[in-house]
Amino acid sequence: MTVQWFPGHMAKALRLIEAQLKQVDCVIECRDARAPLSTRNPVLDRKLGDKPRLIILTKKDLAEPNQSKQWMNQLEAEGNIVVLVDSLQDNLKKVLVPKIEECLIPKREREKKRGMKRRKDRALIVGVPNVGKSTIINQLASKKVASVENRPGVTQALKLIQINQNLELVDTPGVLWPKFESKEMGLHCALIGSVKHTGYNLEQVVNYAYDTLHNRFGDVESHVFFNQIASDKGLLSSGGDIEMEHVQRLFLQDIQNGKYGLITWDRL
Ligand SMILES: Nc1nc2c(ncn2[C@@H]2O[C@H](COP(=O)(O)OP(=O)(O)O)[C@@H](O)[C@H]2O)c(=O)[nH]1
Ligand SMILES: [Mg+2]
Repeated sequence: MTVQWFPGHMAKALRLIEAQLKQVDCVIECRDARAPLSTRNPVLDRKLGDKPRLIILTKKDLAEPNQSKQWMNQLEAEGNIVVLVDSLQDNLKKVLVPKIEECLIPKREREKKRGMKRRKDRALIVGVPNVGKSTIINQLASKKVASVENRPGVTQALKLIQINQNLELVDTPGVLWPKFESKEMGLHCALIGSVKHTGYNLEQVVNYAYDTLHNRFGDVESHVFFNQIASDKGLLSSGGDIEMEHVQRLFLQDIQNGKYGLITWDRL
């Protein structure tokens, strides 16, 4: 496998998520708009049962708009409630709260029919690393709260953020692991920063990115291209040797930050 994930982490993440799920009424699943398929984990679907879910496609500002539109259409056609956001620009409270409430309509109707007293709904944010979970929680809370994840010990009381009089949010996101169902999915997760450096083969990820994007770089061969980056970033030694690994990491960082343009890795 080009990109790896470790079974011990998976088992722990799964136990934590299961414990968190039991305590909430709905789940807000964050996926990266550049890789809406690679950043999902099908195990979540199975664990959710009929619990309401909102899918947020994050980092809209880094993905190709026509691809995002197609992903939205496809996910909605599959019966999901979906919203596309740029968490650095959008007013998330305004955008997300109505969508969360939409997810909860069936539950509220059921309660009403049974004559139950309406109680506050509780939502949990989940997603693979780096998809923007903490950013969303912080914005909804209007302060920095989501710095710690994966707290061991599920018995401790959940910390809750009051969103409005009907809705509260768990202050700690549920961390899912990416499930690499194909080699490409692993590569895509690496390219958007959802896999740690130690989890993939740098050379393979860089070659894949270079091959996919090379027509954006002008008509140059790869060694010329990487030499140019090294030179631009002051990484050429006096003898003309280049610190290849450093250059490659900076190249991936630039791709992640949109320097080479908007890119959707999972394509429809
Ligand atoms: N461009 C862009 N960056 C984002 C967006 N949402 C989050 N980020 C950035 O992505 C990185 C990871 O975000 P974080 O909330 O820590 O992700 P988490 O690991 O899922 O909690 C941070 O550098 C955020 O500033 C977005 O919508 N657009
Ligand atoms: Mg986080």
